[in-house]
Amino acid sequence: MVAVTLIKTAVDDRIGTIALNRDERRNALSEELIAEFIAALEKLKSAGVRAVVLRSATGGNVWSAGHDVRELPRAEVDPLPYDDPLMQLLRAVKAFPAPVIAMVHGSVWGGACDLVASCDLVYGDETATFAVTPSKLGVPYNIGGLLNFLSRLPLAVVKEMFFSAEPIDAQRAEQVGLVNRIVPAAQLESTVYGMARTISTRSAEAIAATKESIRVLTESASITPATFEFLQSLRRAVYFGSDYREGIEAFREKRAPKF
Ligand code: YXS
Repeated sequence: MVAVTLIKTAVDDRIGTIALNRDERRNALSEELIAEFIAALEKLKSAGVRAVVLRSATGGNVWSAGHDVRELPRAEVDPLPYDDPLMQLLRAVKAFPAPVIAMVHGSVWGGACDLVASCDLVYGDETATFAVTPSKLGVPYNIGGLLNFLSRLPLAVVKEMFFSAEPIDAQRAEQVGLVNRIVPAAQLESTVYGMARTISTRSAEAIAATKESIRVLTESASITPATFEFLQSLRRAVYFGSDYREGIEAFREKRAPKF
């Protein structure tokens, strides 16, 4: 394992591994961690890996606590713009030429659910839970992120997750198709690396073309500039509003928000 502080990477038999290694902040996805993550993806791409396994290095009961809230603007600034580090990471995962397989042990929060939903395959164990949290923070999620969930989950489930911010458990995540399969914790690693090894024996060229084609097709929502401006105006009203300011302050003050 080549240990690079916030991210650990390894390559074995043409399969790459990227492990989140920031336990003191429950693998919150900070700009610094994301920079190392994207650099690791570049290295694995140059190494010509046939698949990448994305996991937590810590094995704790939190896979990732999502966007680093301390790095979100306090108010009156779009919290999730196109160049936000987490949004850059999601694009890098989707653009990676080989399948990225999320291996989930523990709870997944907020933007980390978007990261999981940006992976090509997702396997979890019985401890895996998923909570989409913008409504807990007063965050107006971005349009690309909404489309990412809508292209993957039934509409009623997307609305339930965004409106309630409640975690869904492993069984429900498998039922609704957020994860490919849930297996007992003792079998998770062998299941994931077994799938990665199978993929590594298939045509990398064909897989890369198919992955990129699926990305383009699933992201091709045709909306007019006026519609885009309208959607942005809905978001702007929120991040200029009192709920967003309160949500961020409440998190920083470690108290429940009062919306
Ligand atoms: O108190 P210290 O300084 O030790 O720090 C604590 C937490 O404040 C910190 N931490 C985080 N820091 C920044 N961003 C985060 N997302 C974050 N999560 C946690 O890590 C230290 C240990 O946390 P603690 O004591 O709460 O650990 P725990 O094991 O008791 O609880 C683990 C969690 C994950 C259940 C708990 O930390 C938690 O609920 N975290 C927030 C999860 C969340 O709401 N994430 C959404 C982030 S915002 C986001 O992703 C998007 C913008 S959106 O909301 O739109 O999806």
